[in-house]
Amino acid sequence: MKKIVINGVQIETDENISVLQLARKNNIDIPALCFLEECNGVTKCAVCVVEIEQEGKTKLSTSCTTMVEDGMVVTTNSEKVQEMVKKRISSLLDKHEFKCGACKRRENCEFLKLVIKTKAKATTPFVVEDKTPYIDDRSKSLVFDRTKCVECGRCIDACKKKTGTCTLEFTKQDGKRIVAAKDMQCVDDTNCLLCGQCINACPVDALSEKLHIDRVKTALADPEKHVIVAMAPSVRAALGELFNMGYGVDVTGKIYTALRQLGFNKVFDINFGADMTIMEEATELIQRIKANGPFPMFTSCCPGWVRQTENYFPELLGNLSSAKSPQQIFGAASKTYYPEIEKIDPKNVFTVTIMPCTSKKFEADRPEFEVNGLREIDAVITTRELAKMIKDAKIPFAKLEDSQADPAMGEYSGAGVIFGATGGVMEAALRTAKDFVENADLEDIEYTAVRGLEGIKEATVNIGGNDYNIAVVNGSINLFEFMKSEKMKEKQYHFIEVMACIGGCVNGGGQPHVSSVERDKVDIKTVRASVLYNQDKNSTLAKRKSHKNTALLKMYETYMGKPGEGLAHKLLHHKYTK
Ligand code: HC1
Ligand code: SF4
Ligand code: SF4
Ligand code: SF4
Ligand code: SF4
Ligand code: FES
Repeated sequence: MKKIVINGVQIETDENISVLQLARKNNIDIPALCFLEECNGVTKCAVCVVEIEQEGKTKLSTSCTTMVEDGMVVTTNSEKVQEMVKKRISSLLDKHEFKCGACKRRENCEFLKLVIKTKAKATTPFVVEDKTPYIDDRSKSLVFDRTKCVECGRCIDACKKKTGTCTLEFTKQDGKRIVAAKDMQCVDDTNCLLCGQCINACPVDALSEKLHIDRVKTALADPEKHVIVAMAPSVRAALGELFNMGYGVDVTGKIYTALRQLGFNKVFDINFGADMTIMEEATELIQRIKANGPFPMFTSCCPGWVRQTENYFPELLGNLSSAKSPQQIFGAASKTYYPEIEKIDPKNVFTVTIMPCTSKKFEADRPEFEVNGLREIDAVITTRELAKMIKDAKIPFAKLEDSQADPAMGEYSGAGVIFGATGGVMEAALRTAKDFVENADLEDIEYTAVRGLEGIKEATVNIGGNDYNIAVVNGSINLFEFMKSEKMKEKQYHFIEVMACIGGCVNGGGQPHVSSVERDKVDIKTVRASVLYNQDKNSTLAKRKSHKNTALLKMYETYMGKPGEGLAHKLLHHKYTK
């Protein structure tokens, strides 16, 4: 047991942790900027400096890199420390366009908190007449605002440790240290997955998503347009965080109400699209089982993983399921089936999705995703953008009554909602594939082996008397590990789920920011996933399987025909090629 004194209070620990982490665990606030969870290695901001007395000597040290040792006496708030931190923040302010009123990070900016706490001021304020040279918005997903970067390196480290792509680096532009992809390329043209994990790591507004709010507002203001909207599974598990409702609160019904108040003509749900994807993907799996391959089949609903396949493993493109992602499959139905039943011109339908993801913006804008000459999806806003629209419209979100989605494409199953958590797509597909093959209505439908946050999860599943090997790869960094391990050579896998973000979409790059301090306290991935698993668990058996979705069955019976065949195959499948 190590005994250490922080600000006169004795604390004991047997953990091998840093002084900063120990202080945080004991609710002692040490200002910090570059430290973030397991990411901490690119730069030293020196904001977390403390005074440490040990063996009769006193020195200033950065608390995030100093490991706790027995007998340490730490002072976090001495005059010397405060002065040094203030000076450091001042020097960062000299390079920061400090205009918080107009900044979309003002409610949860980690740097602003430090400025307020230290009362630091710029020595020479950084005034920008023309922001153009500082903005890089070439990407379909990410925007860099170099007037806001505080050079903490968190994005670079997060990209390296969470995705393994090492897309970002520090480089120099006009003498200023900036973050960019190699050779200042547009990230879309690099190996970047566009997953947005770098955005979630950024403490300020230097990295953010390409906004589609204007696309949505223009459509809403156009009387010709019939604007439909659908949110992804994970949005309902996180939006409440941005309205001070705490973590892990299910706000599904309030979102439907808010969307109607924002003026959308029809409020549907991407979970309906997830159920569609399962109908097609489970059918495809069964076809591959009958044809004895090609195996393994990989899920293809995560555009970050699709980019990883294209950029690193093009030889696997033929193994991706050809079932379109829930976003695109929903989009295809929204421009064909929906206008048919509503008796409206498909040209006037404008389809908006709300996603926890920045890569989904790129997916929606991929040229191949059009149907009868129309874009399948017209705009994609993130969970954060939806919160901004609700706040700008002064809708009292937390106080809203719940309402229901519209029936035609708003019904969903428990299988559809768990898509947002790692392992969820696999579990949903197995429920349907097994019922289909065994011609049964099975009650044993919880595949706990594929749940949870392990990097690679494996199981063997019996379908119709035969055993099939499945795996769930949780995060693109773990996919690189999986491929390196040569596991695929040792064993015949039949079905593999890959989601680029660790934890799945609940932890996507378009979700609400969670500060470094909060992340140490809350297991955000598990808490958000529990909202989805609870919706599934609390449904009756008939509502936990995609192929039991009555609105979906109606769509197949009256319009699409049989899954995997004819019109369904034409509209709902896409093969990625090199
Ligand atoms: Fe996802 Fe998906 S689960 S990819 O994470 O397959 O973004 O939430 O919408 O399309 O359903 C994201 C989430 C989402 C799709 C579904
Ligand atoms: Fe203010 Fe933070 Fe925005 Fe900078 S990034 S302008 S400190 S809110
Ligand atoms: Fe890295 Fe993802 Fe950011 Fe691209 S979007 S730079 S892959 S973290
Ligand atoms: Fe830090 Fe954001 Fe700048 Fe990256 S872009 S170095 S995360 S401030
Ligand atoms: Fe987007 Fe989900 Fe894939 Fe992350 S895991 S890139 S949020 S689709
Ligand atoms: Fe410790 Fe930056 S050096 S938080």
